[in-house]
Amino acid sequence: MKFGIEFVPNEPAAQIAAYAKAAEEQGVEYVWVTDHHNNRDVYSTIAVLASATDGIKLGAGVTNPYTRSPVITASSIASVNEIAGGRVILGIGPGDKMTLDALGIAGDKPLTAVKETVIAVRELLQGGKVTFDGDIIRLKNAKIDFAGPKRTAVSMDIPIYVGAQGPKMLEAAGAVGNGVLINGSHPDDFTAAVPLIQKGAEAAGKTLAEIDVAAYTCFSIDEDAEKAYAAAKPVVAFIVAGASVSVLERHGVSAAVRQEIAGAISQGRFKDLNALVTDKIADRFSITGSLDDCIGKVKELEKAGVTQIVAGSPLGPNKEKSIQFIGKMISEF
Ligand code: F42
Repeated sequence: MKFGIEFVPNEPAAQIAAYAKAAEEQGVEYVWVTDHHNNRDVYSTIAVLASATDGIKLGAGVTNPYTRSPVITASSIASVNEIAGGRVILGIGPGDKMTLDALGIAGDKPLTAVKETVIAVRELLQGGKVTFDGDIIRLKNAKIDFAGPKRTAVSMDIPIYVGAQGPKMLEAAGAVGNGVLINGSHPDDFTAAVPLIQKGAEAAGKTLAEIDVAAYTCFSIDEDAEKAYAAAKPVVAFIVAGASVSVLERHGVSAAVRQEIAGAISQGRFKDLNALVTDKIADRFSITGSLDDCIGKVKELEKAGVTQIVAGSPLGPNKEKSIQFIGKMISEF
């Protein structure tokens, strides 16, 4: 099992860099930085993290095909890869619907857009002139001058992961990705996802073993499990409020319960969330508890086919302390 931590750049890059350095010291292998227009820019943040760390891999998780042309994405990821000495990973996903809506972007043909973007970026990183006549992506002799073999000191064979939830996107991730980032924290999410990833990989002449299956989790750890649950529940509430009907059904959450949780959020009754989100619901949508609880839950995810755990918000009641706990957890694998 590999371990990563996700950071949302809603804090200054220097602060995220301090967390990333602490994570590196604890043996964490990956840091993933999310990409939303309302937060600090993902690539600038990665550049700062690159300078503050030595060996940890740095991922953009995930950029979408609509707010940036694949040429800009290729140029940005190649730039930070050079700064980081070849330690970066690119994540591409269809984009969060709420944030695309805010920009007036329809997000047409997300599956096609993601597949075309992955293929185009990979080709651009080879450094040649790229002409691409896709349904969404159109390029004419586009070129990244500093990419490609021998132009930089670092390899530009940057792994590309796909952020995926839906069945077709999971298959596409298996087909075109080096890895897949799945917003999910429970083994049932992966029992459903892994066969689809495998189907996509095999259709493309690869095996499942070649794909890193990463669980992008809601994660909360503390020596006091009750405090860990209290920290996780507001995050779980937002996940439940935004989850698809099929995901809610998978986890046994009724439409009425979702309605109550969404109502409490929209009316600002955040104190009510602790009761509305039961421990049972939290256990379906997060990895939460003491060190031993979290180790047990990660072992179950490993059995379900997860190959990387990405610990995401909130991490716990105290981020610095949680990073230390994650280090202790890693030593058990
Ligand atoms: N979104 C962000 O904006 N920023 C982030 O930093 C971010 C991180 C992230 C990390 C992990 C992760 O799993 C998701 C993450 N996301 C992030 C969210 C991500 O961008 C997506 O919003 C999320 O993964 C949901 O996407 P999805 O995989 O469920 O795909 C949706 C769009 C979908 O509808 N998929 C369908 C499916 O079955 O998979 C495919 C639909 C389809 O086939 N469409 C056709 C096509 O060609 O695209 C067209 C159909 C038609 O009628 O036109």
